[in-house]
Amino acid sequence: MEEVERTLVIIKPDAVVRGLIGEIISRFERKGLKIVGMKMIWINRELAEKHYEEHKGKPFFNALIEYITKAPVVVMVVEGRHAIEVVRRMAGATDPKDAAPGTIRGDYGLEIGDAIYNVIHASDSKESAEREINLYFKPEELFEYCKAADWFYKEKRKAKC
Ligand code: IDP
Ligand code: MG
Repeated sequence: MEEVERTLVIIKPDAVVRGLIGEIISRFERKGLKIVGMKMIWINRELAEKHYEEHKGKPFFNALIEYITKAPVVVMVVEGRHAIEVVRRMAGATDPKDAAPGTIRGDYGLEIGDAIYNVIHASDSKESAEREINLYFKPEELFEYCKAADWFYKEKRKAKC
């Protein structure tokens, strides 16, 4: 059976203050991904450092923590076929100047701050996705539900819809 995965997406502070929340969520919906958890939070320093622990010690670490805690964010768990890779590709390259047109970072970003301000975060592997989802969501904050088109694919997906 095709692999259904879950991945963590963060609509970062720059996108929130620029009014891009709806634009970004729409892209995932239109792609056919299912949002199974979503909330607005203001990330504190402790959570930010935990999330980005792999970058601790790098020259941009402090600026990155300032960036991600500068305004509220929208965190969501997005589900679908190969969702981790698909969402990473929809996000585009880390620096928005290098991100291809058609990607989220390529279409909505250019200016950077002390760190690279690049609109969204997306988990980069199965291990990161699992770790990051657990960091931001309790199990009861994630939902299984059927979307209108699920019946159409259900033989292949074995969905209970
Ligand atoms: P990713 O978000 O594309 O996975 P990572 O290398 O994991 O990129 O870096 C995490 C975040 O840290 C980036 O999204 C970006 O906001 C910031 N960042 C990455 N590299 C740099 C850098 O060289 N200078 C400043 N900020 C950076
Ligand atoms: Mg990364």
